[in-house]
Amino acid sequence: MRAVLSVGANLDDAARAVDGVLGYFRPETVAVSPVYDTAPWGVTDQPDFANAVVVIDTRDSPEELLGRCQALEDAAGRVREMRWGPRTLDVDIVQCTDADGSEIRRATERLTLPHPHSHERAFVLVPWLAADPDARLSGVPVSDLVDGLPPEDVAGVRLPGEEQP
Ligand code: A4P
Ligand code: MG
Repeated sequence: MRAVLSVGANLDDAARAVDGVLGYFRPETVAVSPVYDTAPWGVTDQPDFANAVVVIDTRDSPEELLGRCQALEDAAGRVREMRWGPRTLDVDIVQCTDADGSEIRRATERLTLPHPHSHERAFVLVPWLAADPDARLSGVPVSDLVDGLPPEDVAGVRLPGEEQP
């Protein structure tokens, strides 16, 4: 299957933590975004995040892939405390697709696919579009989803060195 992963961190050396995950998935990678500086979403009173999206082809099932993502989080010393709060590393599965391109769906306690918040998160959609300009989420072009986001959300996703809005 093909999987789209969102990688985020906002504590310690966040960009380095994200780079480490991108390196880990390199053998399976078909497309990858740059690492962005992003304004915090949800709980806004916390440090900026480093975020990236990587697209991989893997023999794993979605559940096996989730296990690998959580092992990476654990290895980064992540402690689960506050929902949407600061974290040393977060690796979410945005979408999984079959070989025929159809979206794999899950609605269990452990795994929701596609990830329920992705369509409204600039820190997922902007990097995803950079990695794959033809990306679609549940049939909708990701470029259309980005166009529909509040402009201030999109402006909050910056390449390092870009001017602050
Ligand atoms: N889970 C279910 N579906 C999935 C999936 N598709 N991918 C379960 C990954 N995990 C999935 O996740 C809680 C449980 O979700 C897991 O045990 C898994 O079985 P978690 O990572 O422990 O908790 P969380 O991340 O604190 O909660 P949540 O709601 O997943 O938060 P998010 O969605 O990860 O958001 N702002 C910016 N700019 N950048 C960010 O990266 N991240 C968050 C966290 C908030 N604000 C942000 C960012
Ligand atoms: Mg998560």
